[in-house]
Amino acid sequence: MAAKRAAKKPNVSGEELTQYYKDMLLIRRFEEKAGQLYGMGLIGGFCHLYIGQEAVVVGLEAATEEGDKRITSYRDHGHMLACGMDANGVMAELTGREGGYSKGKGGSMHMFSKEKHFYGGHGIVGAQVPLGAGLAFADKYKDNGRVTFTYFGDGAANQGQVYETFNMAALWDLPVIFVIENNQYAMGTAQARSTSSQDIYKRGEAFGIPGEMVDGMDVLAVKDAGERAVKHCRAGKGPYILEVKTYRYRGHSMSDPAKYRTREEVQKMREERDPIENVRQMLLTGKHASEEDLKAIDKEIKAIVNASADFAKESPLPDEAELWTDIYA
Ligand SMILES: Cc1ncc(C[n+]2csc(CCOP(=O)(O)OP(=O)(O)O)c2C)c(N)n1
Ligand SMILES: [Mg+2]
Repeated sequence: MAAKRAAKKPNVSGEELTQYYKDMLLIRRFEEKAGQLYGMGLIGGFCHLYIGQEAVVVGLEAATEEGDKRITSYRDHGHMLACGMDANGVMAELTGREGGYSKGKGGSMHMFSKEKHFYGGHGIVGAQVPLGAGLAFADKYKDNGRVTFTYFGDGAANQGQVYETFNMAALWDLPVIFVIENNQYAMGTAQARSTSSQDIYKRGEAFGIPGEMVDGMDVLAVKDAGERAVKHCRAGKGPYILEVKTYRYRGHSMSDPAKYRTREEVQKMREERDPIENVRQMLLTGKHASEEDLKAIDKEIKAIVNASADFAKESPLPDEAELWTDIYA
């Protein structure tokens, strides 16, 4: 993991920092609540939590402009919240209710928002990578200056379709940022056990795609790197790779026995590198916020999350007739 850098360069306003704190906290509390609802049997099927990785998507969203697109894997709730999708609609979808983004028929891995330019939510490992390049192709064709953030994991980075996509994206100078969220595990397999070269960001070299490694526990470092990548893409220079080193605190999904790593490893990361605690300390030491201010923020975030759970529980199950809508005949 790259050296800790955040505390040294708070070249950012208190207001901005507070916003990142709120955005990351919303994701964390939302995911904790989703975990609880899963335990209560209110969420079924697969559910992959984003806890620990919050700085990645919050930092990158800070580098976007209106109209930019995003597409990701099944570990997608954080991306939805960070791009401004409504917590109520996301929680209702997780619980399979009518008020959800896919009317309760998609669940955790299948939500979309045309309004927020969020293109899913994809359960097949790596499948979103060529789709992301396709979105960027459409933007290039329309010459509208938009950029697509295509997120995938360290495990997905070993998929063949990623390299077919790199080739075409480079050949056609597509405005796509490939964000490799390296949380160091693919299900129960550590990166060193599955991946021949540990520096995944260098894998674009054969195609002439620049790449860099980013400290994904530092929201400001992520935002900086995101801005460099966006600038490159908007200038018409083609794709860019960001390998963002992060860590997931919870299991791969809700049904993970977690036998492949020690409790101490997770605890150490939480204690020493937590992205939210990191910003919390910056807010306090920079005198941008008092303990009281932070308590008020906690309360505000909890209220949003509790309201989303109430909304989800009160929303009805989809009508049986919905089985026959939104399908290809
Ligand atoms: C094509 C395909 N192969 C296997 C799986 C089963 N599977 C789901 S997630 C996953 C691991 C992916 O790890 P990574 O890309 O690092 O993402 P992370 O879960 O860590 O976010 C696997 C093998 C799948 N969904 N699709
Ligand atoms: Mg991974």
